[in-house]
Amino acid sequence: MKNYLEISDKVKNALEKNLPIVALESTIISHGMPFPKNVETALNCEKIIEENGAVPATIALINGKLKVGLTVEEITYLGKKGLEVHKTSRRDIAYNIANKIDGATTVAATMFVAALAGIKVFATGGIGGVHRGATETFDISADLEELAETNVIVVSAGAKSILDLGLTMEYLETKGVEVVGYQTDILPAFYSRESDFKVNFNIGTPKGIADVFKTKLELNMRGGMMVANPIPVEYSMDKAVIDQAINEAIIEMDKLGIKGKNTTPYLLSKIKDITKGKSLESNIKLVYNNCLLAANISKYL
Ligand code: PSU
Ligand code: MN
Repeated sequence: MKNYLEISDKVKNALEKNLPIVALESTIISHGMPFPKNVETALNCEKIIEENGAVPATIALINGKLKVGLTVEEITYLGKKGLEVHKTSRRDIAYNIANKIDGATTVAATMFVAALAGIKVFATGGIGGVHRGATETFDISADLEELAETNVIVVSAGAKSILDLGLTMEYLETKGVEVVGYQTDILPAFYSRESDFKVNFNIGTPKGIADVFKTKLELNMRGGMMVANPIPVEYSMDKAVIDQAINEAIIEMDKLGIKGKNTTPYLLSKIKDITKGKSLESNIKLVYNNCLLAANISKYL
C-alpha cells in the first residue's frame, strides 16, 4: 500500500501529531467548475480550512500515485486540464494507477483514499446520488455505496435536484447511512435550503456531529456519515428559479443523449449557462461553507 499512497509532508505531520485534517475531492476541480474559478475555489477551500485550525488534504491520482495533499501546481494542472482529466470513481482507481493515468477523484474515490490515509472528515459541494429516471437507467452514483462502506464523514450541501432526492434518501436508509442536518430538519437541495425531504436527525453543533461518528466507530459499524449543511441564506437561490433551470438542462441533456458519468458535469455547466453564472457563484459559496463546518468537526475527532 505504501507504494501507492503518497502523502504530503504537511499532511503526514498532521497525521503523526493527530492534528485535525479535512480531505477535499478533485472532480469538483476538473469537472465541477470552469477554469480558472475551479482553481481559485480549490485554493480558497484549503485556505478556509487552514484559517479554521485544520490541515487541508486535497486528493487526486497523479503519475500512478494516490496523492493526499496536492501542491498549488498540481491543483492548477487539474483545473487547467479540466474535462481531459479522467473522472475517477472507485471502479477506475486500480486501472488508472496501474496505467499511470492522472485522475480527479469523485466523492467515492476520495472517501476511499482518505480512509486509507487515516483522514476522517471530507468536505465537498454535493454528493452523487440516485438520478431522476433511475428506475429506467439504473444511474445510481457509487458515492452512495462508498458512504455505506467507508468510515468517513462527508460534509455536503445535500444533493442537487438533478437527482431524485427521495430515492437517494431511501437508498441511504437501506444502506444504513446516517444522514444528519447541521442545524436543520430539512434535507437541503444544494443551491437552495429546502426540499420536500427530511434528514434523519438535526444536530446543532460540530461536536455533536463528531460524537455520533465516534460512537459509530466504537461500535465497529462500517460506513460513513453524511452531513447536510444548508447553503447560507444570502447565497441561496430561489427554489422555483433553480428547479426551472434544472428541468431545462435535463431536457437538453436527454435530447443530446448524454448519459452515465457525463451527466453531472454536463448538467452543472448547462445550469450555470441558464442561470447566467448565478448557480456557479452559489456553488462556490456553499463549498466554502462546507469547508468551514468540516474544519470545525475535525477538531473533535
Ligand atoms: N456534484 C457537484 N459537483 C461535482 C460533483 C457532484 O455539485 O463536481 C461530482 C463529485 O465528485 C461526485 C460526482 O462524487 O460528481 C458524482 O458523479 P457520478 O454521479 O457520476 O457518480
Ligand atoms: Mn452515474
